[in-house]
Amino acid sequence: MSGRKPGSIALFDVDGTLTAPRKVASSQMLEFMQELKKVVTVGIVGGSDLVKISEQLGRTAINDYDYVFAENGLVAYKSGDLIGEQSFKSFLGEDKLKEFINFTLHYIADLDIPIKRGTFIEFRSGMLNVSPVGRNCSREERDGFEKYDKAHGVRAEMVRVLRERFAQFELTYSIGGQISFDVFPRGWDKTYCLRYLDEFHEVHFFGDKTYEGGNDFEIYESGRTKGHTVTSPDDTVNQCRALFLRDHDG
Ligand code: M1P
Repeated sequence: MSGRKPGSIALFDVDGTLTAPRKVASSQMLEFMQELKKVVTVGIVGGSDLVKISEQLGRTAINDYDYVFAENGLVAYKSGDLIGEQSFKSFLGEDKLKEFINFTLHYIADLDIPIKRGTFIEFRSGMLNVSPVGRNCSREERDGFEKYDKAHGVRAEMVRVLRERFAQFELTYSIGGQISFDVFPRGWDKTYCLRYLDEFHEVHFFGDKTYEGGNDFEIYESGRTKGHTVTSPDDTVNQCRALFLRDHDG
């Protein structure tokens, strides 16, 4: 498309960067992203699966952006077409997968936390998502668990135990949201999506969890990207205006 900065792409995390955690993007944000797309190629890279990304950014998300990378890019779309998909199941094999799931469910069963709901493990294409409280919790229960977890370190301790118990599986554990953590093979973090972006010499990445241990850390630190830490969706808009739209504003 003419008028776009050639060789550059702006890549965005979802939760905390384009939306409040697990909330729907505002109409102003969606309009802004389309404005931005007129001047630079735009991609989305979320830890969540495509179902959740589409809930947050709209049902047409895969067509609204040049690239949509769900599950860190383990499920990748370009201009609405699927261009790559990874399989956690194939990586680990059924026996190891079962061993991991059995142990994790036993651990959660023995966990004494204020409330439990359902869907403690969400099986995704390229990863597992594990939630001690259960993904079926309500918005209030979600906020409540996040607070409880901040005070008691439930997820941090669970990750410590799993990391030790399954050291030989070479997995990464990433706490990117409020109620859960993601489990995937080493290297399948958000840098995974960069393999689809060889044609871009300048890759700008915007994320809120860019600190060590956050799920934006690896891609933010990567030599292939120019990393930008944001503090909220409003901050994302302000930084992008300054970086990409300054010369275009009338
Ligand atoms: O995008 C960050 C995370 O969002 C969700 O986390 P939670 O439900 O715990 O708030 C999940 O989809 C998770 O996989 C993802 O990394």
